[in-house]
Amino acid sequence: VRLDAIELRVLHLPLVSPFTTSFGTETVREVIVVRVRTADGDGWGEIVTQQSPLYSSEYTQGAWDVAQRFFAPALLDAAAHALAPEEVAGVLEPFVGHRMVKAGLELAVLDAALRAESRALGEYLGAVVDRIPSGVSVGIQRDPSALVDAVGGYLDEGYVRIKIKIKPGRDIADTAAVRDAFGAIALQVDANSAYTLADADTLAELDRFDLLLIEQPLQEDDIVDHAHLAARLRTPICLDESIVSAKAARDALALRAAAIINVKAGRVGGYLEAVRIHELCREAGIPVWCGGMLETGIGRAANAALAALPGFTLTGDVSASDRFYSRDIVRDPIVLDGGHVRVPTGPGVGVEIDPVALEDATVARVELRR
Ligand code: OSB
Ligand code: MG
Repeated sequence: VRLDAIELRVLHLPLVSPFTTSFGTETVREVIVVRVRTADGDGWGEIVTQQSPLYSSEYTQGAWDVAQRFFAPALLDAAAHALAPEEVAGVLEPFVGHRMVKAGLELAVLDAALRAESRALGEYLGAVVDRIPSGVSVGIQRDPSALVDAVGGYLDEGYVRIKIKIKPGRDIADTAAVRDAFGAIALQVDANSAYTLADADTLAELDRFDLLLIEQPLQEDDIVDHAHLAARLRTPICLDESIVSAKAARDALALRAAAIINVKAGRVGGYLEAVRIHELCREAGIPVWCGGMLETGIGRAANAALAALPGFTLTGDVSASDRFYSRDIVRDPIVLDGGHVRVPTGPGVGVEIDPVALEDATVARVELRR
């Protein structure tokens, strides 16, 4: 595509209920939406940073700055004639890090290019199914009984797999409460880097709950410690924060630090890198699943497409839009239907922006032109 302009917006979207993890509580989703303008029409992407650098080093105001100061100008420059979506990562490669920003910009270019060809993202990425099972990530609640209530509500809605967030002091009792209340449901836990190897005995207590996996118990750079921990647990270890690229995935597998990988396009620098991680895990016989970053309808649609690839054999966090938002910025938000969500088939990411909802959620806007 030939890029004429890149528009960036910071959105504030109120959450239907506060979302608490080991690193904090969110009540409003602050996110950046990208629009690229081309001669053949617009393309949309989403930069999934959060307000504070707690999940990773990225955060929205940093993303806002680096996108305007470095990334958008580099792309506009490179696209003086034409820029293929597959070339975006190469243009941004000299810049270290800021993978969520790179991913959001790449998605917008990809969306524009695919819309111009009337081609769906799922088909382009290699989707093999038209619907995927839907799991839900449940935040830490006031106490275990409130957690049981929250999980019960999601099970009633039809979610086929539950993930609960844990942290030190809110792990064994919370997991036991959910297991006792609901029996043999598909259940997993996510620690968001809250433990150290010194907590191995506590973490080993989780083995008795027959969890599908424990996600990211240790810190982002604790690859070898995750391998040590894996040798002491029966529960499979799944890495999220640690897997920032296909190289990181390859290294983690070589060191036996992960038996399962959570793939998030934002964390790894884009949907194309996410597909490469899927390929290498598939060759290694390592199951993957699609994680989430409280995406708006744009990223949620793209995640559904990614999760339709054949190596995504575990249920991901691709939940319905209404799990987080009462009003999405797209006209046709992802919905839950018999515990599944449909993979969009329309051109590009396959959803249409609701311009009024987008405008209402916008708190900052800038447009960069060539
Ligand atoms: O660790 O998977 C995570 C949300 C924000 C940051 C990190 C994580 C999450 C979630 C929510 O668990 C996943 C979703 O979007 O449903
Ligand atoms: Mg996680």
